[in-house]
Amino acid sequence: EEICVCLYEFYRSFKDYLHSHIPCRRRDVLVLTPWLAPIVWEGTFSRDILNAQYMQKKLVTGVVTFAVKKYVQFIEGFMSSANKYFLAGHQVIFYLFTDNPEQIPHIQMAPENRLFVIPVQNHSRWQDISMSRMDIISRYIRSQFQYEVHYLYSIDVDVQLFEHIGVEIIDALVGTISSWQYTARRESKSYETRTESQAAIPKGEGDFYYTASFYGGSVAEVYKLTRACFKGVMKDRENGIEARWHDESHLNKYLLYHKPTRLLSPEYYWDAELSRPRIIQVKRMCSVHKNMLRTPGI
Ligand code: 2GW
Ligand code: MN
Repeated sequence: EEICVCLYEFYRSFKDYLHSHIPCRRRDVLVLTPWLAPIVWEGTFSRDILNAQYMQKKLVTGVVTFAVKKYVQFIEGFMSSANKYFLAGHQVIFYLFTDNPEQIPHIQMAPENRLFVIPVQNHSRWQDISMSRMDIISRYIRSQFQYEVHYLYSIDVDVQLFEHIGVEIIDALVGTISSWQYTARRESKSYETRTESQAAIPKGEGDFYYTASFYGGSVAEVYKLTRACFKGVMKDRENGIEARWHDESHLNKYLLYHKPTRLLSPEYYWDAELSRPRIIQVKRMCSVHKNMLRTPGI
């Protein structure tokens, strides 16, 4: 009987503890993958506890973004919102690749953050801009990033952050579940299926569908990922085939066979064209509507 009382006391105090840190727990979504990687949703973590842990380690995180040609107009919205909401209070180095360094607007950086503008060549085909990112990222990890940051995330530039994206995203290999595909059945997911492509995923395989707009992890893991994906892109090019969703297809192939250690829910990258279902409690980062491109002066 004494043991029972003891256990009950423990359970009760733990429940109070949990409740004080995570006021609303989630029962409506999958929070753990079958390979035991957490899936990060609002209401599944305490940012205070994570922040304290992260602070002690004095970690530096890098963000890689590309703004080539017309996409320079997204820089301002991306950078100002990221300065405010991306790992706020922690050291972040932004690596902004652009074909037009002179055209970069003045950006007021948060005191703990830094910005490097790195010139890149512009490709005539947009698919090549998107796909060459893997190659460029891996080459810069080798020559520079590995000495400057512990973790590295790649983010599309045509996005804005609206809520904090904090240290809950930090892990060895991290993918974000696509906001287009989170409910799709395996057969209808957008994987490349043509076996001639290096990105092909056999019928009946595949678990989550990840967006190439936001992924990352430790520098070492991101190096392996970007190398492997770029190899796939090149091999496809030699064979005269281009994967259905370009770099995103290769990313999905890689993450199927190298399971991410942490997944981010679609709250971390929500597509502006979609309406918000109930399970999306916060939209932390959203794409900017494509037709904004045609609006002068944004
Ligand atoms: C892209 C498409 C059509 C015309 C131009 C571009 C373009 C892209 C560009 O002119 N300049 C540029 O810098 N980019 C960069 O590539 C930029 O960083 C942008 O965020 C990224 C991906 O292109 P985006 O945002 O137009 O593609 P999404 O939002 O449809 O993204 C998905 O599909 C892409 C490939 O099809 C990528 O895999 C991307 O990561 C996916 O999320
Ligand atoms: Mn995009």
